[in-house]
Amino acid sequence: MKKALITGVTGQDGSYLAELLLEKGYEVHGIKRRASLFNTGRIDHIYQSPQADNKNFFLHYGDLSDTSNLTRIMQEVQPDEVYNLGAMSHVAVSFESPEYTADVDGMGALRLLEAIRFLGLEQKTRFYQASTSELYGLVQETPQRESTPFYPRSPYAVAKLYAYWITVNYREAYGMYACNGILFNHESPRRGETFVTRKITRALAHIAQGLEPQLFLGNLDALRDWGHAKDYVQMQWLMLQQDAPEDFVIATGRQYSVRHFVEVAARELGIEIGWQGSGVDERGVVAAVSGDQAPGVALGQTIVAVDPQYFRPTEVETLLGDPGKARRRLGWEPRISFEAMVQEMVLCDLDKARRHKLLKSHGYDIAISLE
Ligand code: NDP
Ligand code: GDR
Repeated sequence: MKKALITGVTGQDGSYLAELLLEKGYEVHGIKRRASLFNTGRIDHIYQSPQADNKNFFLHYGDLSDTSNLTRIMQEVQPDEVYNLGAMSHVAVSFESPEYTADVDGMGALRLLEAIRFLGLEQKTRFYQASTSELYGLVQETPQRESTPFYPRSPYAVAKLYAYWITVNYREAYGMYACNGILFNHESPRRGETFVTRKITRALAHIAQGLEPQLFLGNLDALRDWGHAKDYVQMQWLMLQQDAPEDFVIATGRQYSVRHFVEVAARELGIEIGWQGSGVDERGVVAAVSGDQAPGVALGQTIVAVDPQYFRPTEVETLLGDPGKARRRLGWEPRISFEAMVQEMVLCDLDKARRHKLLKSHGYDIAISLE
């Protein structure tokens, strides 16, 4: 039985990857941070109690900023594969916490690689680094591929640049099987609520149910290549199953604006949006409503507005990936379309909003843990 160690197991990707590896018969070990509240909502369904027989999913307390803790876990687990998915992953927040982001997202990767080396596991343990399309930042070529030069535009991206290169360096210097997946944005119903896609689907579902009046967004013109997280974790695993380690771009090769995402998500709820104004005065107004999914909105209601607090000091305006190498070498194709992904996210958030509304109508207007 192969053993995998996942950092960031409580996150969006970590939860899907843990499911995938368990299905494949792995013994899966995840690192979770100590928190004052439960933070395992995305993996509770696969958690087994310590008393369970044939247990093959284990959690360890740890933090990417803590070298001795990472080394101890690595020694205990002796993993065949390490997936470094843990990170302070919010680009906007990295401007507020640049040093922490550098430590966790940059040095964290080094700490894991060093732990592998220190324990003499270089020939046994394969290492996957969660690299990102944010490395391209101010894009130098479109579409972006493995050979496109990097130009990071945030403390997050700069930290990830270090992690990218230290992974390449350990591969070249010590012959380790270490590789980077340069993943473009990927989403799902498990996406954190402050990333733009989930923020949109969650807020529109709440607005449709009359639970919130408006959604405030930043740059509506940002263009992204959005895929589904389930498709992308498949690739993370595949990259560690090759004869030789290589870096791959994972993307869909299709690009949409934030504004388009809002329109498609709203349409899923039977709401047509008309855009009025421009720049910081732009707003999305209800132009038509059909069906019974949006009893809480009225024609002419402004449901989307721009709030400059969500603009970033330096923005990544456009990202579009070329997944050609992954297609040719790994036979990979994304299976879930953009439209199907948006629909899944909207319906999931609508279901939660309806339950929230039901509780509210019975006097339970509390932030009950429905999310
Ligand atoms: P999430 O933000 O959903 O998950 C991040 C995970 O990292 C969480 O489990 C979080 O723990 C954990 N974490 C945060 N800080 C630390 C720390 N100091 N020590 C240990 N663990 C920590 O991210 P995603 O699942 O979306 O992304 C996974 C990885 O892929 C990240 O590295 C991200 O930067 C990268 N990436 C993501 C893309 C995307 O579009 N989703 C695209 C390209 C790269 P907790 O639950 O306690 O907060
Ligand atoms: P990103 O994702 O920065 O690409 O990083 P995010 O969803 O945060 O932003 C995408 C684009 O939308 C614009 N935007 C807003 N973003 C947020 N979060 N909130 C808003 O209100 C808003 N309004 C407009 C942003 O300016 C941006 O242009 C994600 C993360 O998962 C990273 O960890 C990962 O590396 C990259 O994707 C690839």
